[in-house]
Amino acid sequence: MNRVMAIVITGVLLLAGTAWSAEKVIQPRKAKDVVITLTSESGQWKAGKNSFAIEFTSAKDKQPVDVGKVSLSTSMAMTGMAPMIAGATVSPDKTPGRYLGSIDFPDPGTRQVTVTWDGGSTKFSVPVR
Ligand SMILES: [Cu+2]
Repeated sequence: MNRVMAIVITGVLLLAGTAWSAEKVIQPRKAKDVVITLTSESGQWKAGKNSFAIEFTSAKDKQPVDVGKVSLSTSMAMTGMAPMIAGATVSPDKTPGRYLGSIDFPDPGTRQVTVTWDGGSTKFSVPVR
């Protein structure tokens, strides 16, 4: 694995120099915070087909968290048009708390990404190159 794109959700929204890193507040609905890490081999999403992984770990003890069913959807605001919607296919990997996905983007541009799991969801934005 080369560069890693990481979207870490625990505390404060922080868009680092690389557009792949972001930290964002979630309001945990019951239990403790979950850290979500989004990775891909190239470290970024591009127009066309993309493969990626999402890992859920406990913010407290860094242990993997099995969050049940996971889905990821994206939306891009388009001037004068309805937003472009694209959903990913996400399925559990062999390791608990790790999920593999693929998604297809017809064009570049920043996507609003929503990740939903059993018991929570979060939103963040990711550029598509
Ligand atoms: Cu578009």
